[in-house]
Amino acid sequence: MTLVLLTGAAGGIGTMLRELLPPYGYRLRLADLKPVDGAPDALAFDLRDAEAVREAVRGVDAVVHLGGISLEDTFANILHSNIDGTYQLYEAVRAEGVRRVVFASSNHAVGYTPLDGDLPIGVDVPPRPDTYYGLSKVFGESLASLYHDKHGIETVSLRIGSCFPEPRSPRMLATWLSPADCARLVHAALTAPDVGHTVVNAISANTRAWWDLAPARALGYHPQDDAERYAAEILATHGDLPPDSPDARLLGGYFTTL
Ligand code: NAI
Ligand code: 15L
Repeated sequence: MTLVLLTGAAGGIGTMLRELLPPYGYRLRLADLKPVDGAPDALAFDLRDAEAVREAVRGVDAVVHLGGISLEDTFANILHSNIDGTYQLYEAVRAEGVRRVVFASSNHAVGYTPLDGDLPIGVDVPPRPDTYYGLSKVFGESLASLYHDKHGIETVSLRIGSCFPEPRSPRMLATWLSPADCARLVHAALTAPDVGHTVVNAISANTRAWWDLAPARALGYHPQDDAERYAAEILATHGDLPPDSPDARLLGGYFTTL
């Protein structure tokens, strides 16, 4: 059975994937800075701790790297957890001979991409981070590219839209990735052959999507959910997006204002 290290296991996506990945046939080794609810065997360490990261990676077949700061923060904190932490992870993967990583990148790596240009937006748009957080995701994608070219380590970088149990805002009617589709995509990313370093947009099959899902589908991802079933309720609560609002104009939405 494939053994996968799941970093960020105590977080929102980690908590969902802990339930959703084992039915695909994975055994999970859980890791986080914080204790993982209901998992006393989970490893607790800071991603910046090279020795602890190397020990965590030893013997696994693949890594799903969710760990790190998931919102905007000071540059010092982003440098610590997301930039240095991701570097330590890839160094450990290289040293231990692990062949495949699934990296949780973000829409905020390209958050300043305008929504009034050509739609759907592909994965070939230039990096346009909207925050230090988005910048760290550009770094992670580039690090994955370097470690593939130099060391042959394969990565699928998932530019995740908004992965929550349900969409929470009009913007998320476009950017939502349902937990079940997230698990489908992670499974595709772990099993597709010869991915090299592949970047894919990571959302559900949303009627209002701005993003091109062709690269994700090419890995074998078949999304089953659509945020549209929440549209009436969300629009009744929040109203339509004002056309000049950041959420309506730019891919990264309100992150461009942080
Ligand atoms: P989260 O903030 O709920 O979980 C992140 C986990 O990483 C936390 O449990 C935290 O303790 C851990 N962590 C932070 N710094 C660490 C360090 N230095 N060492 C070890 N562990 C550390 O985030 P969420 O929502 O679960 O996201 C998971 C990943 O997916 C993150 O990398 C995030 O940037 C990315 N992502 C999430 C999106 C979403 O909609 N939830 C959208 C786009 C990207
Ligand atoms: C992200 O990258 C964040 O981690 C998540 O908390 C959401 O804010 C998401 O993007 C989003 O853009 O909705």
